[in-house]
Amino acid sequence: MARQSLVVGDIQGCLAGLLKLLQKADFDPQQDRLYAVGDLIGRGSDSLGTAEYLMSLGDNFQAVLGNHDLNFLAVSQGFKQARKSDRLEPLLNSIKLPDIVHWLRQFPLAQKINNSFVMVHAGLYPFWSVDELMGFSSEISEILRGKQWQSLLNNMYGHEPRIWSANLEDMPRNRFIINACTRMRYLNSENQLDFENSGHPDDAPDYLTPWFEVEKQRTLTHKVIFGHWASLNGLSSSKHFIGLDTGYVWGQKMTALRVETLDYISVSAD
Ligand SMILES: [Mn+2]
Repeated sequence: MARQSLVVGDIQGCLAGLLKLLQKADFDPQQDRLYAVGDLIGRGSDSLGTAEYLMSLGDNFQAVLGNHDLNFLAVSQGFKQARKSDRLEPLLNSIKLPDIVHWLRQFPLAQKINNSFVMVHAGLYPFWSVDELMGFSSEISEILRGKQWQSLLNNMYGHEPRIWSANLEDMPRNRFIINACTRMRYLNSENQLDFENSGHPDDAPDYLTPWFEVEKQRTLTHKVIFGHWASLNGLSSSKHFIGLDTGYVWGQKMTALRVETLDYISVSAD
């Protein structure tokens, strides 16, 4: 049993910020557990150091995959061009690249914590239950850990389909699950996933609704912990949805939730 469990928001290669946050939280790598909501790497100044540190925690570190983590995997296999702004070169040139790729491939899209929470990078698609989310996450993990992983990475990009149907199969099904779990912010008035808008809901066009405000009447079995949406600055409209991306890589803050006491610890980028 872990002494304490911390769930940290988007790290994005900001190793110095992560270490400052863990020190403030009195994190003990031998006795405590660290969870991360994804986007472990990408954009920040030390993605390689971040990956090495997190790997050193062994089983005391668990994460779900974010869009930046999947982007890195696709780039590492030559399926996408690295964006300069992602600052992935030291990671891509490291002799540890195969180990890091293998390590990342083991993480799921969704994971339960202490049977009270579920963490997923972008959010819970409003028309799925938590159990459905866990099942769809397992479908993707099975592919990502198996022989077809490169084909998945090579074919996952695209915006279609934008609406879920249980009848979806093969890549359209996989692509929707990955997009909903790692890229979703808003749904439009036809309940389609929107990929164009990333701003704060106060500034969003009227036809868009944040995923966590769609279908408010549904009953949730778990509180949803998510990242991805820095402009929310950790805010969401319900105590059932806990946003932890507070934009450290953009010069704001890095935030962790201590699961046992439900208090927040954060550090500023300065
Ligand atoms: Mn993200």
